[in-house]
Amino acid sequence: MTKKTGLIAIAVLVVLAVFAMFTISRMRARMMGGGEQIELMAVSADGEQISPSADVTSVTGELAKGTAAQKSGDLIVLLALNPYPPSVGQGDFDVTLLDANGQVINDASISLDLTMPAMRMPSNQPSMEFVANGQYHAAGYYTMRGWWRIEVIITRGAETQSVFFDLGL
Ligand SMILES: [Cu+2]
Repeated sequence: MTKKTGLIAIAVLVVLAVFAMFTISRMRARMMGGGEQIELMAVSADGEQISPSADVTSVTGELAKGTAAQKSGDLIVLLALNPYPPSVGQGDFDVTLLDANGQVINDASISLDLTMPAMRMPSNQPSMEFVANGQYHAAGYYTMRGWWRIEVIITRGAETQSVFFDLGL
């Protein structure tokens, strides 16, 4: 091995080591639920990210930062957070409920369940008030930094369904 290839090998090892440390610290931050910004995103009940599908984006258009959406049955559920990114303390939660054709749905009752996947937390379930035009609003509290899961619980008539969003602050 020449001196030059030796140096290249060392450089590659250093890059790999830095990358590994970076990845581990990111994973740990996520597991511990602290100190890392996780952008608001739609997830499944078990926390798998759901990318916006074409039938969602064709109705919602491009989503603003701090807004995420997903489809559940015939419902399209948009969640917007204000301020964004949020910090510990009070934050506004705005849900817009649409049908598959983009028509507003005004007859639902919605509540939220704010939990943290990495730990057990006291119950945190703000109820939403209907505003107008498919929009529902709640003021909620993030009681600590870390990785939050926002469950949006939607009841229409006898039917209740939930959609989930993840967020780190
Ligand atoms: Cu916590």
